[in-house]
Amino acid sequence: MDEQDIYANVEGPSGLYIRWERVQSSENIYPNEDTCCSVETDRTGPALSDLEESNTVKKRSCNATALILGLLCLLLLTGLVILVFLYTKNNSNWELKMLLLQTSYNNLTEKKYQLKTSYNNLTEKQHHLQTSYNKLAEENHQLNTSYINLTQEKAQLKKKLENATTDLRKKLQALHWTYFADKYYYISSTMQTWQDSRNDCLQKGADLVIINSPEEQEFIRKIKKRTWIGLTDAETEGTWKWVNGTLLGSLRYWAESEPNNANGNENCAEISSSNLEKSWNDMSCDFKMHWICEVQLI
Ligand SMILES: [Ca+2]
Ligand SMILES: [Ca+2]
Ligand SMILES: [Ca+2]
Repeated sequence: MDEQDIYANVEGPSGLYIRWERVQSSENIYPNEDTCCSVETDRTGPALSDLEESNTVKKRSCNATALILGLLCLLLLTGLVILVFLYTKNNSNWELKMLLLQTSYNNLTEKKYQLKTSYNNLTEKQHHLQTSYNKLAEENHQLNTSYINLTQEKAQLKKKLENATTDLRKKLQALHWTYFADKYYYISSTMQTWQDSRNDCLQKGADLVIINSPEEQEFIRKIKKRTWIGLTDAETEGTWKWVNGTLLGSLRYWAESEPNNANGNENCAEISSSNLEKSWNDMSCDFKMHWICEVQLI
């Protein structure tokens, strides 16, 4: 039987070298029980030792192979665990991100709804404001038009009044009325009793003069005529009243020792032709003298 080396110096796990030597062609190369038995019956002399050594090598080879397979399984298992861990971790992160995105989306949706509501409210308010503004603008336009018309009418009326006043002054001056401090005065050229003098003033739409100021007193006094004024105590002796019903106040210009109610019958006041400021005198109302009417047109 030819002998041949099937395998020589095969490297095993952990650097262990297994030496395969002569194996007879009748022997099975696979390690099984029949092979062992066949080898056992055929062994002779030094060949038995080689078989034992070969079996030992085979066992070691099987153990090494099992060890390698176990390590590979362990490695695969570890890889599988890592993959499952990574997958689970990634899956958890993805779910967390999805949850966060969903929350953010819900928040944004809520804010969008609130903004939409605010926008609608502002749009409504803007519409109301625009409507109010349009009404006010229309009212302002109408008021402005009315103001312009009233201003024009006022200017026209002012012009008419000025013209009427000018015409009246001319007519009054023609009738011997005198203008002084916004008042018109009529100085009679004839003489009458106090009551007839007043009646004449009333007939002219005026009344006997009332002295209201030192300037008016001075204006009347400088006429240099004895004239009736609108002052009397005929109603109650000693109680002097103006023709408009007001009592004589502190503004008074009685001459010295006047009023003296001479003969118990002096109840009407006159301005004498005295050069003195204090020029008033009480006289009998039946006495005839000039008179002064006073009127304020405007
Ligand atoms: Ca007066
Ligand atoms: Ca008197
Ligand atoms: Ca007197």
